[in-house]
Amino acid sequence: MKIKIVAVIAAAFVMTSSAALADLWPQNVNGITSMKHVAVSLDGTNVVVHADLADSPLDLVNFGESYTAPANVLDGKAYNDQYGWIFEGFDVPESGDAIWIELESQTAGLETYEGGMRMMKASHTYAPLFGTDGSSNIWRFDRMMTHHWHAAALPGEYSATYNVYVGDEITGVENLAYTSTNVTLTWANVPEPTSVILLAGGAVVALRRRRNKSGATR
Ligand SMILES: [Cu+2]
Repeated sequence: MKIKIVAVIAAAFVMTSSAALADLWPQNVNGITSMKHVAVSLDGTNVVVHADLADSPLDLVNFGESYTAPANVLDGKAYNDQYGWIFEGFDVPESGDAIWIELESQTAGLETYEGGMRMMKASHTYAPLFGTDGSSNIWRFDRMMTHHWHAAALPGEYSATYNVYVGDEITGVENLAYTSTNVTLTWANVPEPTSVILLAGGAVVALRRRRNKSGATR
């Protein structure tokens, strides 16, 4: 009986410690203090945005890690969580309205997953946003600091333009008494040396193809 209890306790300990060991959350790219805030405020009925674009485009980094679900949506991808939506000032939307962020356009291949405060990454939903995986193009910004996870599988330069507006807190339908505004955020997935060689190989193939094409029309 005693042995059985010890075995059960030992098994429980192994399970707990292995679960703790297995938990791996995505990294705060360029360190926890490298936040780039996209500050939204209301000036009367005008929506105003001040974005910290000093270091843009921001690095999309592939750490080659496998993350704990639901963060495993970032596995195999380069990602960045530095941009964070924050709300400033004293004016807030009237009752029944909220601030909404709408994706207007973005580079193909850019993905977004829902984040939150950077140090709270174990509690983020990692839900697809802004058209990722067929998700909605609008996201309600509840005026709490939110750092989303932006990701891309392939090297390249990426940008996304958002319309920041005031709309119904449930439906997101715009309240035209307010004037919306746009902001464009940018990222770069700079390939690792091995990928550069692959890319160079791809460029050579493309040039050859083009030459063959022009040769054929001659
Ligand atoms: Cu922040």
